Amino acid sequence: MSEEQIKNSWTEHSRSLEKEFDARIARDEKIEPKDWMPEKYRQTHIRQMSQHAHSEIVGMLPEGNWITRAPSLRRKVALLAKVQDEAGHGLYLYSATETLGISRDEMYEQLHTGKAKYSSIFNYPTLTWADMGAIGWLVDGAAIINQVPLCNTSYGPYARAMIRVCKEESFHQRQGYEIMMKLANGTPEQKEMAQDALNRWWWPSLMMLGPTDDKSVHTAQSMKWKLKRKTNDELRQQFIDQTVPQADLIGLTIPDPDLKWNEERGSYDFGEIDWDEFWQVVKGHGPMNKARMKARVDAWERGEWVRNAAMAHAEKKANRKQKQAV
Ligand code: BYC
Repeated sequence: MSEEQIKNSWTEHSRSLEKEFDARIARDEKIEPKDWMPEKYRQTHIRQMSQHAHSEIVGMLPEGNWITRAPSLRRKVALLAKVQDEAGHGLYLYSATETLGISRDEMYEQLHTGKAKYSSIFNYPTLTWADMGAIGWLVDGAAIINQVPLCNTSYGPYARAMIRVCKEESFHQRQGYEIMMKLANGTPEQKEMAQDALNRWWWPSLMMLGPTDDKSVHTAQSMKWKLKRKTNDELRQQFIDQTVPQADLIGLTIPDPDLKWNEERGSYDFGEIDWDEFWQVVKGHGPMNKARMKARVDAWERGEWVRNAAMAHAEKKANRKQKQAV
């Protein structure tokens, strides 16, 4: 066979694999780790899933800050459980991403060097106890809206991880809403604290769902691959429509003077989002970006001796076993 013929037959082979892959996506079949997949599909999943994992891990930091200061034992236990769940979500997601052929060390390296992103929302400070309520209610609320469709995403390990994650997220959302409800029905100072937290977290929560569809570079392809099942704008609208009545119910005001029910569309019109702020935060210039990254890098460096000790122990054990076998 000539070089030309080999090249042609390879191209034909790739085309037929791609055709079969597209047909599987069209039939809503799950793609599993050992199945053939286009390289771009693999890379896109590594990007989104590892960023999702990093978000869970970095997302523990703003809340971890409040565990010792939670106002009662009940609140401490609930917050501790929530933060622990987030560590678990990060670990499932790292494991699911590893099935695509990237190591956990490489993913950490990408996070620590700023190559991989994590959610913009975790670059804001948590100033008062009410922020724990606002994060649970709004941030986990937005996360559920984003993640429920991901339970049906095309890559099997991601979809399965999301099913468990979503169950736990709904406890997180209720935990946050209950904190807000109590504060909103408390003393005037407590109500003011809840309103202040809503004022500070509302807009960043809307940004969390990603740029508008016309500015989103990945949405079109990710929708074709059924990685994403809904666009950023669809998710944002759903989040707003769900959350506004919840604010009304506890007597808090959404900080958007342009928010108005649109009878014709059957959903809320809302004001302009400050996308400059969003891109500043994404590029590393938010109020807490540097502190968040420093906390992660320090934890990685301080944990080095533990990793080394575990490796040395595993090696010793393997050597002993080998000697016994001889
Ligand atoms: N922050 O084309 P687009 C949690 C980036 S944690 C930073 O629309 P895509 C929780 C985007 O990466 C749950 N960057 O992208 C934990 C892309 O840049 P690259 C977090 C953002 O991927 C603890 C560029 O902008 N959830 O719930 O189609 C406590 C263009 O965007 C952001 C997930 O990770 C952002 N907000 O859509 C409490 C869900 N948005 O990568 C709670 C999984 C966009 O080309 N991820 N960018 O450099 C997704 O669903 C999608 O990745 C997104 C973005 C909707 C976020």
